[in-house]
Amino acid sequence: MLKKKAIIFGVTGQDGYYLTKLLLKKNYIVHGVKRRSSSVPTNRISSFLNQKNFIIHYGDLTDTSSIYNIIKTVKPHEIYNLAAQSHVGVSFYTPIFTANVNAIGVLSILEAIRTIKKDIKFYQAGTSEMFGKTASRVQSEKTIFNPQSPYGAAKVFAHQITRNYRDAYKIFASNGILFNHESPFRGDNFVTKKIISSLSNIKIGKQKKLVLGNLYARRDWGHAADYVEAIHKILQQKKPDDYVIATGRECTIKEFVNKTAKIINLKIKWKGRDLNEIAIDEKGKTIISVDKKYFRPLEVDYLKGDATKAKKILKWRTKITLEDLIKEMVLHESKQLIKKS
Ligand code: NAP
Ligand code: G4F
Repeated sequence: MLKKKAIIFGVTGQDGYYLTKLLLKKNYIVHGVKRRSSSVPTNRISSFLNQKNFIIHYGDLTDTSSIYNIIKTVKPHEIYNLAAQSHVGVSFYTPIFTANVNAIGVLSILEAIRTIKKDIKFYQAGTSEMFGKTASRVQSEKTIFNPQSPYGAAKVFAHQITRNYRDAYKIFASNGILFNHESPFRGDNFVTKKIISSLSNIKIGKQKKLVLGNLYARRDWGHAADYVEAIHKILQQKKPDDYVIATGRECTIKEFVNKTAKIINLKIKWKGRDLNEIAIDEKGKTIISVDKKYFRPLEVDYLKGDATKAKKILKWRTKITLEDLIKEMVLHESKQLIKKS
């Protein structure tokens, strides 16, 4: 039987790792697109490099010719665009680069599909950041977008242009609207990974303090392994469409810290308010503090997703609880610490 061919833009990222693993298991030939030099080099995909169904191409979403040439050469059945400058905070420092990658890069892929082979199925990695400042206590596909960052604004363009190409050119182009999802392979500068890594180091005396920004934003956190299953299902439907992918549960950054501290058996007590808020350990030493340098010019205060449509149509469900996700990340961190010692 003819094997399905997929291109993954953003193959070196967290979701790139999990999606590649899933597609190889499903017997796809996976063509991963990698920049020559990563913003934060990781070796997430090193275990796939010797597999015959995994092929790497060099490309960059800011280089339209590279996108065109890869799509023309591979002529895949499916394209998954996971590539992005994905850090919301960083997008305030690099707004034009962020827009070039996260917005214009998506248009470049769609244009290549339109001119090369219109029956390629396309997935665009949308985000709950598109909802931004919202009055809705639960966000679904019907909730109005009001992004609060260059990252979110660029993703709204990508979302809309994906819909436009679907309607105008009858391309199978679908958007996922994914809420936060984490894993041991999460980038170091996202808050969950930062908390877990720092508290693990503090526990064994290798780090003195964890410094955070806004402790009171609320996020709906799931596991990346669950979320790539939804991504794959979105492209296996009869019709292209847009889907919210979320757990429907949320908590604050502070609650996430408390859950992690409990799992690694680190006793902490919170004191003070606002920028003077701290957490102390059993000896009364300050091990967590707040610094305004980690606050963003605009914040998204509250995200909680309603994935009813995905549950009904995709038959998708989140399987891994937040507690189990944290436990897995803590375990991974402790293995890394043992390796380094
Ligand atoms: P990630 O770990 O930061 O991965 C981002 C990927 O994009 C990396 O492979 C990165 O390559 C690549 N990339 C960056 N700039 C590029 C460029 N100019 N050309 C080509 N590739 C480029 O992000 P993730 O967590 O896996 O997220 C995957 C996608 O889902 C992103 O689009 C993100 O915005 C979106 N999303 C994520 C979440 C979440 O909570 N994780 C939620 C909603 C939506 P390098 O290795 O070379 O830097
Ligand atoms: O971990 P974060 O940087 O993730 P954020 O901003 O929610 O974005 C992530 O999820 C989006 C989906 O909603 C994705 F589209 C996006 O690509 C990315 O994966 O920050 C989470 C929250 C924010 O409210 C932030 O202000 O944590 C707060 N925070 C507090 N202290 C911090 C810190 N964030 C970071 N990165 N570092 C801190 O020290």
